Amino acid sequence: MQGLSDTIAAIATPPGKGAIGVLRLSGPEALEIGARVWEGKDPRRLPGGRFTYGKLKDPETGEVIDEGLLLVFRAPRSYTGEDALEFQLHGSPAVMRRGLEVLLKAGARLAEPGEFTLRAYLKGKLDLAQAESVLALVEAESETARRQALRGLSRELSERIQRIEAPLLDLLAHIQATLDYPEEGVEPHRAEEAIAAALREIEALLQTAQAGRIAREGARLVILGPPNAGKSSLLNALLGYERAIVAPVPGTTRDYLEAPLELEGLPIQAVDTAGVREAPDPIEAAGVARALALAREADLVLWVADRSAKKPAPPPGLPEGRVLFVASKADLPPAWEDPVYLPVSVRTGAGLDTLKAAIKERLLSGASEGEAWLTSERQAEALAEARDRLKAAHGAPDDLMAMEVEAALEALARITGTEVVEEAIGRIFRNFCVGK
Ligand SMILES: Nc1nc2c(ncn2[C@@H]2O[C@H](COP(=O)(O)OP(=O)(O)O)[C@@H](O)[C@H]2O)c(=O)[nH]1
Ligand SMILES: [Mg+2]
Repeated sequence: MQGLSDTIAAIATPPGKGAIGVLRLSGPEALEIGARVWEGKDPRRLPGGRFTYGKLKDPETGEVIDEGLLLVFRAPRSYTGEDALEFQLHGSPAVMRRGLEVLLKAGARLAEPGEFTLRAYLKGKLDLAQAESVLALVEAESETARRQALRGLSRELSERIQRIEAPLLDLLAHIQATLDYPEEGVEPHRAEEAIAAALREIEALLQTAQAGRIAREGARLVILGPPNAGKSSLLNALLGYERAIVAPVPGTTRDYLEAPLELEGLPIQAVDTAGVREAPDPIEAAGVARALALAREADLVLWVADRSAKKPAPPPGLPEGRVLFVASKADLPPAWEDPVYLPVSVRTGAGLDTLKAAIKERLLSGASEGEAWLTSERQAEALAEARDRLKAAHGAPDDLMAMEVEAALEALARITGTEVVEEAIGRIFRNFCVGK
């Protein structure tokens, strides 16, 4: 990564044509460079938070590239914390390309990927968890992904981490103090309680990693069941349009069929499969084998069984804890009852909402939508390390416990990227009253 002393420039809007295209410029020379390329009010004389109409020009030839708006931000009140300009021009590839060229010619350097956000982090405008949320928000394709990214951006995740850190810092200070002044005596009870409480919080947060991954990347939902159970009808009902062929003859769907959908805000790739049976025809048999393989890899399987016919047994080898049992054709007189199964009728729509809610609940595996989730694998890894260290600390002798708690705190600090450990420990010790 190159130096912070450079002024960086980039096209901020996606490639292609749009009504507006944005060029970004940030760094110590931003206002100077802006003055060289802008025909209109001099940005060096404008206060932050202002915009002005004018023309972007080539500083060497004076050729006008485009006309538009210039937004002025002054340090530290900008996204990066530096002086920054945004050029809102017409969003064509030619304007953006030439516009960027002009900014580079006038003294800026091309920004590296993520460099604006990196600068925001280095200037203390964002912590690392927030920076990751910026990325997650830019990439959000579902409602859930968007909401969670926004929670992360508004520091809800960082605050959750801090709530785990604070009592551990207290505990560490306490252990250190009793190591230095053994006559004070350690209160093992207090230590165990603090560690157990932190472990509970960490486990709860780790539980959200799977939900976070699904919100970002989507889940694979495989619809499995005997021929004629109503699988394709169910797919269509979940989609809200007729994607799969529905027919009263068994063996209609011989290969599998995928369709994306957003279910209660969650991005889902739904897969309709060939009916599971001993198939006489080799093509259908291959379809059945493929269906079973897909089910084993799925985030969630819907096992669909026709409630108006003889009850089938699900095939062996379905992923444990990742199957929802659906009793289809619930509008017809039942041939069997089973409380494990959710009754659903595609004909009347009965049970569909309950099924959708159950799918969502199962996929989120206990993560509540009212709280912040982990937004990256990196965070989950750091948190898992903190958990392992705390487990090792639990019940250990004082000196070892101190080491493990400190290591756990370091792992937690990696999530937000704040140097809490050294600094906060120093602060606590300065104020620590041992004689108390
Ligand atoms: N009465 C009733 N019939 C249904 C329902 N769902 C599907 N069917 C019928 O069952 C037959 C098989 O449906 P289909 O979706 O093709 O089953 P698949 O082979 O499992 O994909 C078709 O004639 C559907 O109209 C339902 O909820 N109620
Ligand atoms: Mg079918």
